[in-house]
Amino acid sequence: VLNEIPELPADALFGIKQRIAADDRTPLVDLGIGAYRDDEGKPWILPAVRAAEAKIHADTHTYNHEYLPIGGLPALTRGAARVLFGDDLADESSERIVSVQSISGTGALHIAAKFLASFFPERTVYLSDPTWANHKAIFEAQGMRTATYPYWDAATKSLRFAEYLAAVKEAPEGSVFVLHACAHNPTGLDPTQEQWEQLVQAIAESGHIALFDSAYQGFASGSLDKDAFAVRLGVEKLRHSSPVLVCQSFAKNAGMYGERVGCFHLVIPDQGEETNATVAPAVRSQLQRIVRSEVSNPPAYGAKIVGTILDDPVLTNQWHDDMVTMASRIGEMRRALRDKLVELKTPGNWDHIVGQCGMFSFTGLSPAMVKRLEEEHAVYLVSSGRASIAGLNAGNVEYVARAFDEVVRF
Ligand code: PLP
Ligand code: TYF
Repeated sequence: VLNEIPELPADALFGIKQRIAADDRTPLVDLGIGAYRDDEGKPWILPAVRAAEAKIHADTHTYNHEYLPIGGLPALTRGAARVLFGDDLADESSERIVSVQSISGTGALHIAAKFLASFFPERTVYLSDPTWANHKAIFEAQGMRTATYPYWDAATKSLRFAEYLAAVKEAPEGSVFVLHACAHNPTGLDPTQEQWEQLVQAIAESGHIALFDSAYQGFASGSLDKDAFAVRLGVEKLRHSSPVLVCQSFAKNAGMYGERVGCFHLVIPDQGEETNATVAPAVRSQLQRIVRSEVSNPPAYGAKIVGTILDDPVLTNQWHDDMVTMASRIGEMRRALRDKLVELKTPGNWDHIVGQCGMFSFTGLSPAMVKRLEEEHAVYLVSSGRASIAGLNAGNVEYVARAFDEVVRF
């Protein structure tokens, strides 16, 4: 049997990492994987995280390596729900929100997929075209059928809003719509608030299930509250129609990439106090069954760090400031890159780099240009033309602009 197993191609993003590791040219610029870098191009440990770690280590009661409960660390799941839904909605809907800790955002999506496969196996899962490469794999691995809805218009570098809305209305009743809560990966393009209103309204009218993937809360605007607009709107508007699922990652906004800190939340439609009181425990028990059979209990260290931040108002404020630091630096780099391209009179319009938000820009560079950037200039980005803006800094942005200019003219 082993001799018959086909070898799969390397994962595109991790393939870039490998090629960079083997490349000794300087300058060398990594605009591949979506991970924040400081202005020296180095990974950044958030000051809030450092302070939380010090606090954990100083407390002999919390500093140990015991198992967490199956559902995760309460300080994390409780605080995470507040971050996502806001205090008012979290309090008001507390008996309808079921939260469990997950292996970061990917693990939350996996729990969502298993839950859907258990109880909604016939529903189709609609993904944006394009979307994060792993979405399709995660849902299909659980036997869910996937389809796409129109999203990005390459010609105009804008949202195919009318077609998107039509796809929501035309999908069979009760379909699952996977929505990027903010800072869409890979395009960096989000619906406006007015567009979200229409989309969520159509989802409610069709009885669809909304699944928000929240991997970049805080990265679009620097504000956790602003970036939770779509999720909160969804919870309010779908209150009487259908479940809202939210997959929440702290990888990017707390810089906890490898520690795998996340939560899965399921908001049950409001069916009155008595029914709510029986549905929530049943759902919770099923989510715990999923966690139990796969990871037994979730990882503790990163959860304690984020839980400590969320439990301490001073650390929470520091965390908000840290996010502003990251979002502002990315914003500056967007402007610096666009301004340099304009200065160089690089053919084309580059305003979309500034108009897009979050970690990424869908630059519009072709696969051939991306290949040339890598081969001739040691500037790495994904072949789709997606650039992780966090890889830019004051020391390399001009070099990158000149490289873009050269490949565009070539
Ligand atoms: N969803 C989206 C859209 C992402 O871009 C990512 C990763 O970057 C994730 C989910 C999950 O990431 P993680 O599992 O590291 O939290
Ligand atoms: O799109 C990106 O760059 C991020 C990074 O298992 C990523 O999603 C890639 C793979 C993965 C987790 C994060």
